[in-house]
Amino acid sequence: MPEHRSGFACFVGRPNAGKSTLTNALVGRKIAIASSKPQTTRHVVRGIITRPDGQLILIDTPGLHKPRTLLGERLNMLVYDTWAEVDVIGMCFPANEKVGPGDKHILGEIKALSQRPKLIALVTKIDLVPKQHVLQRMVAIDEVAKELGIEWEAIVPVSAATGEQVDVVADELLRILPEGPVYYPDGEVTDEPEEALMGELIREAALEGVRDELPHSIAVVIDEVVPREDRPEDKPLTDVYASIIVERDSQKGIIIGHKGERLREIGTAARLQINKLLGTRVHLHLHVKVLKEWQRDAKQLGKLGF
Ligand SMILES: Nc1nc2c(ncn2[C@@H]2O[C@H](COP(=O)(O)OP(=O)(O)OP(=O)(O)O)[C@@H](O)[C@H]2O)c(=O)[nH]1
Ligand SMILES: [Mg+2]
Repeated sequence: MPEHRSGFACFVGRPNAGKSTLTNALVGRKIAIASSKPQTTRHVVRGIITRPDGQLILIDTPGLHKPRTLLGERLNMLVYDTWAEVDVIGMCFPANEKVGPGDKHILGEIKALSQRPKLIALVTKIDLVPKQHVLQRMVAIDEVAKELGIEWEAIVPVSAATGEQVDVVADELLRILPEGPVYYPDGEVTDEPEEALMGELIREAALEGVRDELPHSIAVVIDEVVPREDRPEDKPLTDVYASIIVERDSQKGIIIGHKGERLREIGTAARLQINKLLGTRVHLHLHVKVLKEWQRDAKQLGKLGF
């Protein structure tokens, strides 16, 4: 019998480093949303990669950051909890940014773990810079490890956007895993509930084109999912009722837009993604609600699932 390896891995890195996009590229399906706004990921999503020689469960977590709200603190806690369960941590360094104090801070915290997982370094977004820059980053990443007294199992440059080297990342992660059983049945790519994914796809659409503080203020709640009755069997339709939550009336105005134009755009973009996810057509009913300062309010956070 050839050996079978299995285990858990997560990517860490500053917000916007490309963790969720890389997770999706490895899993081969969109299970985690991504956006150009920092702190897009707000909960833990598991992606499963099954191969004959092993199974890798990838846990996508929020980017570590200096928390400014209670939500921010809770997001960081999710990251620390995840570190305690994984076999491998993949530290993401975006190729288009210098290795900096933010990265050293994260690595310092990893180094302080009592049970330290194995470490692999990834230079992400290599499609954005010339090869020469990628090499410079790799040297800097090597030096940072020496400086901090940690060790990389590998340093792999990768582009989730073009797919270049994504297979090498999978190979390297699997190689490091211990021998182990199959945890999830073949064909399962995530354990994320469909409703949660729908909410995330709506939030992703709502993040498009908004700026400043607004991305952080947006949350989405799925209120109801109802299969439409009296539909022909080959053309099912599902009604999805969802609320987009913001923190202030002015933000509500921005999300809705002039004569409701922006909200319609959000609805269209999200609907196409949800259609793909469910494989059936959906009718999306979006409402915008104001929950004052929910990011700082323990009770509201609890209701929103944080
Ligand atoms: N050109 C290019 N862009 C990328 C690549 N990977 C990610 N991006 C972009 O970088 C931005 C951030 O990507 P995410 O995957 O959301 O980053 P993240 O690390 O998960 O961010 P948080 O969840 O906010 O911590 C998005 O606009 C992505 O489209 C890549 O390989 N190449
Ligand atoms: Mg993310």
